[in-house]
Amino acid sequence: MTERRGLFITVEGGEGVGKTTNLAFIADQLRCNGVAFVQTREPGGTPLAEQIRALLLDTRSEPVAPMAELLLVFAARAQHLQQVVQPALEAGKWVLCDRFTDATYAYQGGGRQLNQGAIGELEQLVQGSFRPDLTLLLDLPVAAGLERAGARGELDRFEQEQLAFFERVRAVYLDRARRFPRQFRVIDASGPLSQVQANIEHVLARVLGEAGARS
Ligand code: T5A
Repeated sequence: MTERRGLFITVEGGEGVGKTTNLAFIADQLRCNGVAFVQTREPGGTPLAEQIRALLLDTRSEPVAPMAELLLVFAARAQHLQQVVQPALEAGKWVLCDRFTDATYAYQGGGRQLNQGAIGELEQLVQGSFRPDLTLLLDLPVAAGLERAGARGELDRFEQEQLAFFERVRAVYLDRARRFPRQFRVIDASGPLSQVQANIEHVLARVLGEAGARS
């Protein structure tokens, strides 16, 4: 991967934690602070990667092999990195991304119980040393998140998984946050939205301050 100047911020969490709601808030914060940024998501973010997203999320009668799922996730990521993320960062823009490779560790590693080492090898192959500068992990007890997600209507292929799957997802996210404290900020997403957003604003203020000090 080539040199970059903008910051790469990812937002992570289990189902229904409020990523979509809070991504809009984060985007507003960046805009108010005059930051040029690109907002995108995984899986997806380019026409081809969005087609892969549909393959991954659609419910189907044929069971999906966990390894096929993992490879599709990384195929979409390779395309997204080359077409969207890297060019934006190299142009000095920030990138705000709804989920990234930490979701792969959480869902395919935790949820599907695939070998974390195999995920690490694919991460290295597709990304080299490229990692997020900051990951906001929205954390919420699984049952509360599923209740929020369920209230929205039809469930996708992942949302139809059992409670134990999502408990493993959450455990991996929290474990990664502990292991990579420079990358992660854990945001308690269980409170009212105003409180969650006040916490996000606090974290962003620091990041914006540090970015301003560097430039
Ligand atoms: N995936 C992804 C993998 O398996 N591997 C990978 O590597 C990657 C990248 C993608 C799926 O793909 C999987 C994981 C996912 O299952 P997604 O759309 O990114 O799907 O994931 P979802 O979790 O399904 O995202 P959603 O957009 O559907 O949910 P959000 O964004 O977490 O929740 P949001 O903002 O829609 O909020 C849900 C509801 O809660 C309310 C909102 O108003 C909304 O109604 N809400 C609150 N209510 C009370 N208090 C608060 N603080 C609230 N915050 C939000």
